Amino acid sequence: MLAIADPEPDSAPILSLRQPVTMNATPIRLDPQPSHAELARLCDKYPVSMESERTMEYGTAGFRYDAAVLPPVMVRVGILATLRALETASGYHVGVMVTASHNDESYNGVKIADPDGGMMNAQGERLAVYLANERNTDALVQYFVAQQAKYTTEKRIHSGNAATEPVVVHVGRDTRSHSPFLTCLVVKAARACGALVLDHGVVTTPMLHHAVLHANHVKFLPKLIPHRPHVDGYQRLLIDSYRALLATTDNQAPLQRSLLVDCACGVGYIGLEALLQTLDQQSSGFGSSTTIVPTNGPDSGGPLNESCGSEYVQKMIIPPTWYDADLFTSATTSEGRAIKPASVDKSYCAALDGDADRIVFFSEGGHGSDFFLLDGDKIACLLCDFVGNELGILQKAVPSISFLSLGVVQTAYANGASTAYLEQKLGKANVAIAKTGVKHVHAAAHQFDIGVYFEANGHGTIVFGDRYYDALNEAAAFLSTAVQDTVATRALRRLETLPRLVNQAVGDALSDLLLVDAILTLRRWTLAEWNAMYQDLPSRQDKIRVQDRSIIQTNDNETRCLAPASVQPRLDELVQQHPSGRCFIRPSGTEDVVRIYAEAATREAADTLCQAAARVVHDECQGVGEPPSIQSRM
Ligand code: G16
Repeated sequence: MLAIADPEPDSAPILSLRQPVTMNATPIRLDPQPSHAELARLCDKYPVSMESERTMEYGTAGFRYDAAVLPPVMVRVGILATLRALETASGYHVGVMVTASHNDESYNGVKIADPDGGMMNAQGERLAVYLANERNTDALVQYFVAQQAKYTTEKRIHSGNAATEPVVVHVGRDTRSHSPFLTCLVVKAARACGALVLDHGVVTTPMLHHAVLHANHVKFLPKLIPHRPHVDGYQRLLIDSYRALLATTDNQAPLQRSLLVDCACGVGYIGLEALLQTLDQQSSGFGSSTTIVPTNGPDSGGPLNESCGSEYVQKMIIPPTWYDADLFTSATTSEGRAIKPASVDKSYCAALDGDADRIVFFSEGGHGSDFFLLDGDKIACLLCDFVGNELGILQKAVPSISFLSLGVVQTAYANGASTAYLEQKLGKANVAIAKTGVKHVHAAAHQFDIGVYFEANGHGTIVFGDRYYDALNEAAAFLSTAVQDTVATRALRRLETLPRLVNQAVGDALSDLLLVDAILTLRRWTLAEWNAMYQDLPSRQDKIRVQDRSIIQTNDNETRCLAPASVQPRLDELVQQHPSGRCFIRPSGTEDVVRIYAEAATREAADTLCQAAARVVHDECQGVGEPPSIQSRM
């Protein structure tokens, strides 16, 4: 494990960095300490390397590198976040999350949340790359001072007087050993730039995005969603909505089962525990039928994301290592709720990633069946099916409401069988393929009134457009005066609850966990019944190292390799050898690897195709080390 000594001894006032790892219900307020001299000191103390020829890139999900090279980036992200907040004439808040999500402990990273709670836009990314690579401290400070003066003048003109809103930056971090120190650098730089910092401490990535969205609620939060700021608001909103959705059941007999959750030995464990405490506090007499059992927490003894977590389970298509020694010991809360049943049933399981923005479900051989995986594709199909059914009921009862488009966005990693299922259910025009990365799929989902998006790796959510809320309003008005229609009223209640339970800012493992569990409970479905919606084509993924992955270029949706030119013809030739074969390669934006995806009609063919494609990459793209084989996957 990489440890970075804290060379900022005066960081003690940043209280949350000194606290035990529990979740803050509300953030700690750190007042601005504007000082261009302090900013220059930080830039000088953490300089961008003069020797390195590497350009720091804002990749699929922010800057993500070996933690040891990140201190200069973090100082510059403090400047970036302040400028992003200053740039918005209306004084919107922005967010900074320090995490490397699914990567191993040696990595860390940082992503910026824009005022709408979503990922930072492309213009912000360009600024991020400039700042992170500027070697000259004077140039950096002067750039900041000039931009600050420009935005402050614009703001004053906009607001009509000299008093302007404070510039506010929210920060959060995951449980990595170096995250406190790296966060401290963001905080110090932002305060030196004159920002007020709201320090949320240890949080999941989606909690930080929620905090930013709700901080800017007047402009960005849809009317139907109550304003619930901070982490405690997040928990209350999710639990209230989960209960509201379950309360629409027409079957009173409780369905008792347990859901075992592998939290990747990361922050998701702390987030889920906090959520379950809220459920306990607010649920007297509530017939919640699923006992949710968080496991693989930061103290379980397992290394972060190693042989566990959603990335491992989904990429390897095998169950995780269960690190908790007391997994089979029964335990109850002080209110008597079973939190660890005496015998753990592994027929209903889920796995989160290291910052809890992804989730996949799986069954580990309950009732004599083998392991099977329900990834982001299966979640997307379940959600589309549920929303489509309820919408169909409502539209039949209230024909005057406008037609709403229900569409789904996937990436090249989507299993071909899932795409075929969705095209058949929703129509081809309502199934889109976008480039990998939640920033791309999220943006593409906005073309629909109800846009479901999920990457196969379990990163996804649903976004709802204005026409959705208008239609529900109209339906509510109609149903309040019409002859009682319980089925339509129930559909309306379900559709009204969805935008509250679903994280509108970003894919969210905890929100998705509650949503999927509620739908399965309402339908009284087992994972096997859910899995039977369609049968996945066998697929295989691999990753290999090459000398320089930036030589690989793909088309827009990453299904074809454009450079090196010799790669795609060889892949095409391989694909033709396998019935239902499909294969693509792309450079990762979060790891120093090239990813390979293959699927075919049989398991053997998918494995063979993947292995052969990995060899093509190795041959044509200057692979490092021995040519890869399926058996020697990293
Ligand atoms: C990030 C992105 C995801 C993306 C994943 C892998 O996830 O948010 O959208 O699918 O990286 O990206 P790549 O294949 O480019 O390495 P996370 O959970 O690691 O933040």
